[in-house]
Amino acid sequence: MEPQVTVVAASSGSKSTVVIRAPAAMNEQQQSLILESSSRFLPPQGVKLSYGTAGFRADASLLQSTVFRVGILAALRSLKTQSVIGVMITASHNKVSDNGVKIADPNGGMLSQHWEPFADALANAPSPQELIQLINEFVKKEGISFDGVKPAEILLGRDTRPSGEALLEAAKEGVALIVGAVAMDMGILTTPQLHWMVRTRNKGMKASEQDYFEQLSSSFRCLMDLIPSERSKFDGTNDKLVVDGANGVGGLKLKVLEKLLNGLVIEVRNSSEDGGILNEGVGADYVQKEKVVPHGFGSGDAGIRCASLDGDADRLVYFNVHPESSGAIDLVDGDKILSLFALFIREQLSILNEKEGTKNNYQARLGIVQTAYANGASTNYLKQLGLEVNLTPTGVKYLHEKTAEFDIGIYFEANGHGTVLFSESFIDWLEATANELSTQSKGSDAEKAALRLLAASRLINQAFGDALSGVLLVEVILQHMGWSIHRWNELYHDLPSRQLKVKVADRTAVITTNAETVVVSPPGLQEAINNETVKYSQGRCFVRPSGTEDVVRVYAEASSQEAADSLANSVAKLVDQFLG
Ligand code: 16G
Ligand code: MG
Repeated sequence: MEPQVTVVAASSGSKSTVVIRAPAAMNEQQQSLILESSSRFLPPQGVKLSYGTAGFRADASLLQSTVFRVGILAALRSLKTQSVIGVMITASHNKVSDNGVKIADPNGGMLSQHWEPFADALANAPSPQELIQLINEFVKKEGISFDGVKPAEILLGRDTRPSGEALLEAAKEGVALIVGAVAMDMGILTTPQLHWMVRTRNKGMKASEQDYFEQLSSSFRCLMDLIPSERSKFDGTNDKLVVDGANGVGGLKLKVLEKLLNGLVIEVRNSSEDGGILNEGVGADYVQKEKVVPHGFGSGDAGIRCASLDGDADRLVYFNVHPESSGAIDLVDGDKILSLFALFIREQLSILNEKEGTKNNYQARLGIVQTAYANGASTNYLKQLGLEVNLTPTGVKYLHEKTAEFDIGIYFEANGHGTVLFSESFIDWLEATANELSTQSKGSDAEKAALRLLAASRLINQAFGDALSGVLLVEVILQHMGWSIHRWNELYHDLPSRQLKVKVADRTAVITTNAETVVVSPPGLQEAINNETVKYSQGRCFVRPSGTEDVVRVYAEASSQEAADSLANSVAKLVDQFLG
């Protein structure tokens, strides 16, 4: 057959170059490499793996072949995008015997959704022959070139799970099958660190773990220095922060970070060096769902600011222990972290808007993004502040994408995933404004507001929701406001809520719309839910198929806990009737 030559015109600014690309096909040598090695990594029989909301997850013993194949996929993604790609081995908040793998795209975000079906097909291809056929077809369809001009480059990271080391080796073997590909083992990392490294590398900047710590600590110090002097007085309860590290990677990294900070005392418990089991009775998921103290905390901690990370440190919640009780807490969840960030950013923007005499005034668009799980009281609170609140379906990839539409976007899930995104054009404007103000009105409130926003954009992870950078931003904002955790928690009062899960024959039979708030199929279910919900004061209820478990989830909210429980129970029965 005639070899095909694809001509790609790449223009950059006024210059334009023509690159001759090799055909989008694998040569014989490449194909036989994959064929031979993949026979050593056959998928487990009788198990169907799915990329799901946030990558593959299963019992670690089942994942060898999946992770190996994800290594191949990551290398192909790198060739396609001509950028560095990340592979993270973690099962987040799930039990220690589980593991998982997910891919970070060039901008540090989640794998592009249109590659997810390929990931599913790759993981489930029963034989090496079928695997090679799939890859061949996909390479052609995507026009992936094997010209070797820019070899694939993959950053690999893993959390503290014991199974992680062997799985990382499998990923490396997968990457290495693509001729010329380079796999760099970045060691034990939090998920957001790996995403940050990928993004930072693709921007052509230094991206070691040390660089990450430097960026976070220097921007934190900068924000501390900009605290208005009249506000920086503590009320005694603010002295120390105690962090539950979920016996995972986050606590270890926080200990390193803490050494680089001034003005913040952090005690880490459940740091994975204390012999506790990962995510067992500890961690953000446990604290948020059970609303009790994690292991290692008790009534002696009443009055102290406490926070909890999940196993891979991409979730963060705060809590306040009740005195003299058996583990009850006030939960300060992702919604309240979002509200705190929104208040701070709104304050800086309004200071900037008040400034007079500067050129190029700019009305920055601040957008809030939540999911249907956000407590209704938080959404009301944010709307009353005059903020634009948007809803997306559950899962970081949806929230992140929507948030990136604003000059400053803030997203959080109630469970503690979230971050603040600053658009590049807004950062450029801020830099220009800060420069201008530094000559015209040095030390002015407006200059400080611009510098605070710039420091916040460097502190808060722009690639992925990051519990470590989240902790630092919360801490500095509390100091900026002069607030205790109690004062913060009083911003609004959560409506009582209840979550239930219902096992059904086929959860994919539930199809939703409007950011999962309305069921369109099976027909009649939404009407039945509406008929229940109207019976309750401040009632709100929705159902959705889980993206990570074989269940349908029910969420209900109402003016009392009994009412929320009752609404959730009635709707769970409806789900069972319609789908059981
Ligand atoms: C995953 C998602 C999380 C979401 C959760 C919902 C990422 C990184 N993680 O953990 O955002 O809240 O799934 O789980 O996207 P569910 O679909 O089982 O309710
Ligand atoms: Mg996580």
